[in-house]
Amino acid sequence: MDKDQVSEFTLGLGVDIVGFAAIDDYQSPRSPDPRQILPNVRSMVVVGFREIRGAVESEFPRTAMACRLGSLEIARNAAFRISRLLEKETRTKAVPIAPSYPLEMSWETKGTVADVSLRHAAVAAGLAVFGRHNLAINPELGTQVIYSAVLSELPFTSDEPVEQDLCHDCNLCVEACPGRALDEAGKTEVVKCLRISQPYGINAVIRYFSQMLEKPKEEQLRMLKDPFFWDLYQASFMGYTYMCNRCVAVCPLGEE
Ligand code: B12
Repeated sequence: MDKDQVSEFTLGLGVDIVGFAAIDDYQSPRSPDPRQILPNVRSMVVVGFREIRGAVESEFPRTAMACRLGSLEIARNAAFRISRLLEKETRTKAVPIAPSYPLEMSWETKGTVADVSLRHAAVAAGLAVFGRHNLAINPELGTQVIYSAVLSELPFTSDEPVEQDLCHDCNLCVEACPGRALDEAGKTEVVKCLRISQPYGINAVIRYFSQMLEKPKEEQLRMLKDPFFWDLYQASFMGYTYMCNRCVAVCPLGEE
């Protein structure tokens, strides 16, 4: 199969953008070598989905999160279907890459380094460049894009890289970050981001239940009626629950 055939199939799945990268052009220093996942990997097919603007920009974070679950579902689904196509038509191996979790949960990485960095993959596949918010900016769609990818044994060449610096350095993302996680250029301060963006994450769970254990019975019952407890419960089966995406929402790129 050539790139045109794969692109045609992929765009038919409702994917908004698709690009290809030869594996040696994928450079993400903190991520593992993709050969650990697929020993004979030679390329990546990278896909992107436009987020739903109304939801992403909504002041109601639950709506944005509900929409994110939808984007992740179609991203997972598309990577899975592209992998199936490649394996069926070419008798080579392919591996769909998760758009979010599962991640390695070692003490060193604390669930912040994925098996494949999709922003670096998007850059290698000519779909995007990094912006001041440390997110990938696509020339047409801007920042509001969710990425996914497939590792392949086929020798696809890399698409032309995006040469322009798309970020205007307007600083809106830096100023809009409630956790001040973007103050230092080129680095997202993960703990500061997580404190705001994932209020029902593991730290919140540990804090809430340790406090609860030390309280008298009556206070424990009150804590079980607290809406925060029910949000923790909901997050426990939803997975990562993002309650902030200000850096994505305020980015003016891709609006036209
Ligand atoms: C773990 C993770 C997080 C963690 C840690 C982030 C981090 N430092 O990487 C936390 C929870 C903080 C997080 C937050 C968010 N995330 Co997140 N996250 C991921 C995940 C699952 C893995 C990222 C990873 O492997 N990082 C480790 C390595 C690659 O990071 P790194 O080498 O340190 O690179 C960092 C810097 O060095 C810098 N950088 C590296 N090279 C370069 C080059 C230049 C020129 C510049 C300027 C910067 C730069 O950018 C990186 C960000 O800090 C990816 C999905 C995936 N598989 O890629 C989604 C992903 C990156 N997240 C995404 C999003 C949207 C978010 C949030 C908006 C939350 C939300 N509501 O969804 C925020 C944005 C925070 C921000 N502005 O940086 C999208 C980004 C889409 C896009 N258009 O770029 C991804 C790609 C998910 C997806 N499937 O699309 N995320």
